[in-house]
Amino acid sequence: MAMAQPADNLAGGFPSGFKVLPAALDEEEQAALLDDVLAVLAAAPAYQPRMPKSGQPLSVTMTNCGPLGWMTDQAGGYRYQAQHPESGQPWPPIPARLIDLWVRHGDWADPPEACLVNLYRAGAKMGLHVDQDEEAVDAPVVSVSLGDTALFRIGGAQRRDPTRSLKLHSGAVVVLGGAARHCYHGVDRIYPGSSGLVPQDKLPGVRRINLTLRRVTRG
Ligand code: MD6
Ligand code: FE
Repeated sequence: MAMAQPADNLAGGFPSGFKVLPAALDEEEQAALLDDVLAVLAAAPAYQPRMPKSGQPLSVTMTNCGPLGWMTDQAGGYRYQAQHPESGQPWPPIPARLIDLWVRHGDWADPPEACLVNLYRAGAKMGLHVDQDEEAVDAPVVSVSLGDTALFRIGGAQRRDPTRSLKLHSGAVVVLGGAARHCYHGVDRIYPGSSGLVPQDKLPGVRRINLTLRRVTRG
């Protein structure tokens, strides 16, 4: 029997409330959003997040924009806070074009409060996890991918549940709403060189950027 291939389009088996727009942003919109992200990084440089307790570094580096930012370090663990962990400065505002994406695709009345920016270099990945540090447990998470293609995996509410994989290309938008909001998901790998979007002179080694918009408080 043929091996299952990662889906490029949605077939069956994905959790309800999981939405993929494989080409939500055209090349011009991707370039404009990338400029917004470069401005965020100038104001709030990427830092090295670490696992709680062990202090193990994650394979991505991170920053945020918005009134709150998600972070993790050895001493404090997973949390939202209003300031950059190294500069102590407030995170820069969420760019208007990201707010637009939330309004268009999020189907949620309250505005997003946090946008986590994950920077993937070759070999970086994101283990299976559930986003569960938000008080607004039912608000969707809206995610935008820029740069190299990623192999994204999503399963069910239990870690042992079966998973499905799909490739996320530059310009893809994913929404985890409804039941999918509580499902395990992660990134198994990126495909280095599959996109030329991320400027290597400005972000050396960074191949993929993922932005996740979240509502944190119940408002
Ligand atoms: C990533 N994304 O695509 C990791 N979380 O790099 C996430 O962890 C994620 O894409 C919640 C909702 C959508 C996501
Ligand atoms: Fe996540």
